[in-house]
Amino acid sequence: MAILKILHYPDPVLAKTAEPVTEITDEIRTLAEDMVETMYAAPGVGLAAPQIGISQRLIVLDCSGKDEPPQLITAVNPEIVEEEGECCEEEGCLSVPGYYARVDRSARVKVRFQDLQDRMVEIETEGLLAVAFQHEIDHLNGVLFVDHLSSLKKGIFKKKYKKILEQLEEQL
Ligand code: K1U
Ligand code: ZN
Repeated sequence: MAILKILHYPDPVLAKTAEPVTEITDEIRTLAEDMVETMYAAPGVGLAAPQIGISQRLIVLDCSGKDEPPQLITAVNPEIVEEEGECCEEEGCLSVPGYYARVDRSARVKVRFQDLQDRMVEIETEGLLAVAFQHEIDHLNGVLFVDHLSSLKKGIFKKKYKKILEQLEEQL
């Protein structure tokens, strides 16, 4: 297992539409394991393959609370097949360090995906897991949470983020 480097905005891989996974090979299983280790180390509640520079439709999530058992989900070629309601929760992103904003999302989603044994799975969910699925599937479509902001808020984000990146570079 390995902890992989997480790409930061504005890396161009983050803006690309990821390719479907056509076969669930041992290479994909190893990539998924490394993504899980990277997500837990960050720490984060989700991670999409483009965030580690692999433009493939693979995500991992674990939205369990601190005192709950882990609830790891690995989703290959995930799709939102039904959505309803509205919510607006604060989000962060491991690829946009140091910046948080509220994003309008669907409150409840039904997600269809393949697991690592190539079985079709459907999950209906709400709350943080529903938000995290939408956030991670956005990554597969080259969309970041800041792309959902109004142009005014995106302008503010760009100014703040320039400073955040400068500070990060000073720390290196
Ligand atoms: O995709 C990512 O960049 C991961 C991101 C996902 C996410 C955040 C917030 C709402 C929905 C989806 C993160 O995990 S950012 C870190 C984070 O939210 C967190 C970290 C530790 C404990 C709890 C949350
Ligand atoms: Zn993200």
